[in-house]
Amino acid sequence: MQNLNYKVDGQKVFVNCTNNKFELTVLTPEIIRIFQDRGFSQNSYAIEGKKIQTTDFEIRENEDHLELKTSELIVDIFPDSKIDVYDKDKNPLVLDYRKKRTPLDRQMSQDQKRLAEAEGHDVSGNLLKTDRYFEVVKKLANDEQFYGLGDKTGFLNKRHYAYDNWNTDNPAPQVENFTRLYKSVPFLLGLKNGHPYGLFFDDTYKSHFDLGKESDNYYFYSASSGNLDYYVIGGDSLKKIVENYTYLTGKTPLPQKWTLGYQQSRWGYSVSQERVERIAEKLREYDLPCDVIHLDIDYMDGYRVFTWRKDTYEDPRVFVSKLNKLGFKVVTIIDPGVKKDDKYGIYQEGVKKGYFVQNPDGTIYVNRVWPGDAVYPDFGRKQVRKWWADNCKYLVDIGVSGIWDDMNEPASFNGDIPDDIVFSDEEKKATHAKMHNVYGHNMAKATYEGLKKYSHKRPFVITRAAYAGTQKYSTIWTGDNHSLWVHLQMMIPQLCNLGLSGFSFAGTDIGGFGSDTTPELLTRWIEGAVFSPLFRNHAALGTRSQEPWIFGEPTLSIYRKYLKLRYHLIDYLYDLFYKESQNGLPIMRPLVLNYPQDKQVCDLNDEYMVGDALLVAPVVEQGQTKRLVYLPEGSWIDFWDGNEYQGKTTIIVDAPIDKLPLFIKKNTILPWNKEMTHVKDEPNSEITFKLYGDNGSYQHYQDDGTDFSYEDGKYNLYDINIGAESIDINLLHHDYPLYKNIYVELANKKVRFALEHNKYVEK
Ligand code: MIG
Repeated sequence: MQNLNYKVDGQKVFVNCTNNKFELTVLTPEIIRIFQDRGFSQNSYAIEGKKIQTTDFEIRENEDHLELKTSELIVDIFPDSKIDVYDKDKNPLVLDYRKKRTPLDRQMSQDQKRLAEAEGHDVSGNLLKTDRYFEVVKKLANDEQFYGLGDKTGFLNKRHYAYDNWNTDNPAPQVENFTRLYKSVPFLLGLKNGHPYGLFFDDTYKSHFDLGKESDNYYFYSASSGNLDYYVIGGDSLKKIVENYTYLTGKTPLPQKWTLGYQQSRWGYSVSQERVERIAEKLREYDLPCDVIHLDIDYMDGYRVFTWRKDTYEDPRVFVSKLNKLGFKVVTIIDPGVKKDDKYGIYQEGVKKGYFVQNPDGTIYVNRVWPGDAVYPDFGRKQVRKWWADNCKYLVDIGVSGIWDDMNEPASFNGDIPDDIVFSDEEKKATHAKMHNVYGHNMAKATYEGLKKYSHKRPFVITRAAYAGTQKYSTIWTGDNHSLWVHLQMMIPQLCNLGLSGFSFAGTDIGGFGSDTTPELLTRWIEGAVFSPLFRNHAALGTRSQEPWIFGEPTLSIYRKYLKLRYHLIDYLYDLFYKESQNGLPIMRPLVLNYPQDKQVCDLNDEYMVGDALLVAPVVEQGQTKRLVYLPEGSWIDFWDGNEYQGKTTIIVDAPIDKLPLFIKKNTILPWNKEMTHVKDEPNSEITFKLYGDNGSYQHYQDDGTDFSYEDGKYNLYDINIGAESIDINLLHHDYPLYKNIYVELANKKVRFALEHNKYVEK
């Protein structure tokens, strides 16, 4: 072949095209990396450890291109540097666009631009045009949908929209014209004429996706800098794409079980011990199941991280243990900004050891956050992460059960941090421009390591900023939403896309953070979020209070009803997390993940599924008491009245204020827990399985819900099969105290099984 030569070395293929050199790596039959060295370090924060599996592939020289073929993918490489990827049946997945881009014509003369700018409009167009700018332009099919990209605003299907990857703290109401939020996850899932694929660009510099806004013929990724480094991911279903992507960037690990319980928070509570205790008492007084109370920034001494104020608290250990006795875990916030204060130990030590990011002239960089003038730990360095992890001991010793990492975009009150501030990229000096998008990731990783080291439990970290792969270390919440109906609506696509992007453990502030909620909005929010993995009501300082009891009846009773529903199904959620820790599939899912061939669900924004079995259709419109529900193929059972519906149709359901439309796929078994005020530490002695339909099978996982002993086999795995004639309960694995009794609830009867000699016998 003319103008193209290549060399194979193990699973890498080095290709010289006319003007470019590429390095292709076959990681697995379904994952291929396309890399071009542009002179930047190759260290990845998203992908850790060896991911290359020994994989057979063929290389063939065709007349005008080189063909690389695995059992699942075909990659054609052309002398003019164009690269096309197909599935094994030659269905196009990701193909380079051959023509020129046609930038949007915004119909503005230079004069008009100046005028618009003078009024404060942003007319800069492309913010990325640096001297290291590059772009990758791909062909777009008429029938192509996009999902993923982490926490972006707007709708489920990202086609026709454009987004930026630059972690941003902007507390204004984030609606669909916001192109960037707190997280950057440059991972796209596509369905091209029904064929699924994934595309992951591993570049931490500021970047941009245009998903068919500029043109119907192409979509593109552009970046301000960095290497060209992307992964094309194949697989026969969207589920397989998510599995492969999380193979690459990591799965959310099995959480502690109590982290799936209800959590109560508000910025301001923690100003005094007395106020927090009052909240705890009220939760119990009103019979509201709850596992966690969060302490926002006010608990600290002058917003100094890893300190506790003394004026309004007795010994924090005594305080935390009091709450623990009432069944509450305590989670405290930690910000990255360290107060510039010569008398403060953390600051002194960080200065002495050179742990803070610096100005180009070598002095420490100072900006402003809550404590006033503050400096930023250089989390890109291993020693700094270790130092931070060691500081977490302070909180673990007090009895704190989880750490909530805020402000780690990083946020700064005194203007943006300049691009050239010196941050480390592991042991190398780098810039803020490069390390910004992984700042939160590295802080979360440090926090994870600290909690693991000192508590020996599965770390519960919640972070606001994240990058691809942060799911290995931390759960996330979506930051400062508002008490607005559009934000309740956005919760569904936002959490679903986060789930598709590896973040299985995510949640929004229930009731809304900023602005004032209403009883109706709060009620619909607790209903709609009832299966959101992170399940926390949180509000901003100064907003209208939104604890469940504030609005009296019927809000309080309805709220309680959904908290109880959540706890009845907590083992279902935990079972889903057990599976997720192996396959990476999210708990809360868009219908398109389970039914990718169903055209009706590509753009469905107001329904979601929990695993494969529950379909949730919350009311997300003010004043609505009926709604349309689309049910995909199969039969569905109404959770409330047991009515059965045939799928592939849209039905109208009544949804008065106390009702969340909820459907169960026919022939499902669900584990059903007894009522509880919080998740207990002791092993449960019984559980119920409910059958919906005529028969079913289910695997149920049980362990101590807290530490890592399950990794040594200390867990039970139950296999339940219900047929027309018989019910079988088998143990696939057991090395943890077993249930003494298992109840199975069928349509017309309840059967008890008792444990006898490690077997379950029907009574
Ligand atoms: O800029 O710590 O998103 O949850 O309550 C405000 C106070 C700083 C932002 C977080 C929010 C938290 C608040 N923080």
